[in-house]
Amino acid sequence: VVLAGAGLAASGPTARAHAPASSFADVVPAPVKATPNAAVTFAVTSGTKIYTQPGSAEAAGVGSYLGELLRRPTGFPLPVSPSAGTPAGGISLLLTGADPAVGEQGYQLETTADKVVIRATKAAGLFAGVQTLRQLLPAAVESTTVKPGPWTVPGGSVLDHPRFGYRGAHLDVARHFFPVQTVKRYIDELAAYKINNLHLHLTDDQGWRIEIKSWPKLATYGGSTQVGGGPGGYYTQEQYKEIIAHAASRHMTVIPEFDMPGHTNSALASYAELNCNGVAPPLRTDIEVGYSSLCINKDITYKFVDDVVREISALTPGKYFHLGGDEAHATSEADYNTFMTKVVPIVTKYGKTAIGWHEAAKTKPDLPTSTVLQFWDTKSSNPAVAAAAARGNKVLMSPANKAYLDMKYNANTPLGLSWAGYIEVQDAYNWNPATYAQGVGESSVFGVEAPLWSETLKTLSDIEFMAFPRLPAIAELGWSPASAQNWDAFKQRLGAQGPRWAAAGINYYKSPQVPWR
Ligand code: TNX
Repeated sequence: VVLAGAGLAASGPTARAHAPASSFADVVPAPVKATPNAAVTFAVTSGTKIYTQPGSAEAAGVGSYLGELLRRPTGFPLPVSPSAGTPAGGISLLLTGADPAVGEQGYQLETTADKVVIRATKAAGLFAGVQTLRQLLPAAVESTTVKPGPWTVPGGSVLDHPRFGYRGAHLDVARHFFPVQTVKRYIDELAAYKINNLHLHLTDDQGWRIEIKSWPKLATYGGSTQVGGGPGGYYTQEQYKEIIAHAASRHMTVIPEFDMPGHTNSALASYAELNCNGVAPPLRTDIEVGYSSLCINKDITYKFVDDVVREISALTPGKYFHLGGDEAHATSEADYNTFMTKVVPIVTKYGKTAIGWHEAAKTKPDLPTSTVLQFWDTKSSNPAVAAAAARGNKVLMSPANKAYLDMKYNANTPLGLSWAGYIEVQDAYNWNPATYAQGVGESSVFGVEAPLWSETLKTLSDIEFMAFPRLPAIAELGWSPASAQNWDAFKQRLGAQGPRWAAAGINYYKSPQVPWR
């Protein structure tokens, strides 16, 4: 079967009349249970209507999102209105009658000849069901211009829910700054694979990327450059709210990270008083790590942390605040312990739960068991993380040699780093989040996250090239049951995504491991 890619479909009058149909077997992440009914097909037509749960603004929100998604390629009106029933000719998004097995994030989807019905217990589940429906439509549904269709959905039913409640992507906006539009677009691309958390790495040695009203020079001076010496940039608090609102409309939570006590040169350069010697270092545009540290024994350090956590927590609806804590090579062990012991309670004071990179597991005395540790090791044996898990801390899995989207695919990849090795898509897929780290079993796993560090990445196109196709691999590890994990089946499903990315204009790496359609 030859599928119409963007190039073909864009060729106007000569475009093929029939968009090839999609199949339940091609959905990424693989659903828990899909039962095709080859006897029937539903078609979205100019008369199709979207119906949403009466009285639920959130369900209406998912309905209007679906309408926007489908209007672009179809050109159909697709009106959205409330209805408790499941009228013929409709796509219904209902918060009633779902199998309790779907939980808070799952859904059921049923396609018959005359309708599609998605049921969930929460709007997040409806949103996940809409992402599945999107992949059941022909790839041209991702086109930004009107295409001929037909817009068929295969008959059958799906029961689906995630393995882990937290499925994250991380974006480093500090090494290179990315404008709001780029972040919004990445959010949209992530949401298609049921990623529900965006971890924004907002500060690092090379740049401070968000306005702090009580410490204005952090953004205006500390944000004024980036790796390679470009102009950098920062988000105003209004823009940060805009990113959060956009993420929320995609049922995604933003996790802000302020990396401390290392990775802080941009703050130290902005305010001389934060330095132990009272002298501000110059801004840095290289990619060294491990040379900067906040001054652990100055009171003003904790005033600074308190102000940052207070201002940002007030703007952040999500429950988590990421404190960094990685690669603090310029901070002594005793100082690191002092610092973490003082700042975790500041996060708690402002109503948030702390996340730290896995080095924080070594903190003495032990951090509270509510602190989530983000595992980025390349070795499976990390005794401090295992001990923390045994105490009850949850671990967010992002091993650098599997989940780091900034590692090169191979020696010829023009972007990225290679300190954790080359990561082809099969490597990104073939590991189990619940057995990878010794002593961190299924019940200790908080979730899975795909970090994207930006030392070498300057544009949306660069981001996309590193994230696709590996991000969907990590997304499937986070969502699909462990029993569904199978590289040979996954690479087929992944191959079906190629025409979707082409239609959407996503710049992806055409891995030779994948049978692209
Ligand atoms: C290590 S992973 C870092 C980052 C770099 C990254 C590059 C981690 C917690 N720290 O500072 O950007 O490697 O791959």
